[in-house]
Amino acid sequence: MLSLGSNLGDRAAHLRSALARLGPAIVAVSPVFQTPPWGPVEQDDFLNIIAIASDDDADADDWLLRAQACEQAAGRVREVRWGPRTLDVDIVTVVDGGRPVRSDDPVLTLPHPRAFERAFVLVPWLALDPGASLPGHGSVADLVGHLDPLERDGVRLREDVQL
Ligand code: A4P
Ligand code: MG
Repeated sequence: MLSLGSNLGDRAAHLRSALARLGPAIVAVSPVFQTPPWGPVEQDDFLNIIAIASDDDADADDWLLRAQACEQAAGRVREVRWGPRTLDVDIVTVVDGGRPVRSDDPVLTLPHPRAFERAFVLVPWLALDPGASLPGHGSVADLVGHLDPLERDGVRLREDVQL
């Protein structure tokens, strides 16, 4: 499961081109949500989506490489951690052989260590798959229920943005 976000330039176009680059591996995409920036850096709102991807030939490391290729194609420059970006593609979970992959490696930590507390990941995920669960943290519906209401309500559906 991938989380994609953009808050620089033509945000919808960056998301669209990432989905095109991932191609037939993309199985399902959430609606688009506009989300206030999370973290210490003051910056513009993001557009965020989550996407379910599947490819029997790809392992967790391949997904990270593909995610980074999408970011590079969007001209992403790494300046400030948590700062503005044309495109951020995070790997939230990987299932391999029917089991969730777990990793403490800082190069690729799985499940993503901050997904459980991020409204911009959880709210789109719930919209796409009401029965989803985050390995180690329980159901996405419960996690959304435990979010700070201010943060949860800040995540707004943008039905007018089509990808
Ligand atoms: N890395 C480790 N595990 C993973 C994983 N599961 N998926 C490593 C992707 N990357 C992973 O990421 C830093 C390093 O994390 C990479 O070298 C990779 O090997 P980065 O993308 O270079 O830097 P970053 O994104 O600035 O840092 P970080 O910690 O990944 O930030 P986040 O957590 O991605 O947060 N607010 C809203 N509303 N919406 C957003 O999408 N995104 C961020 C970025 C901040 N605030 C946001 C949003
Ligand atoms: Mg990232």
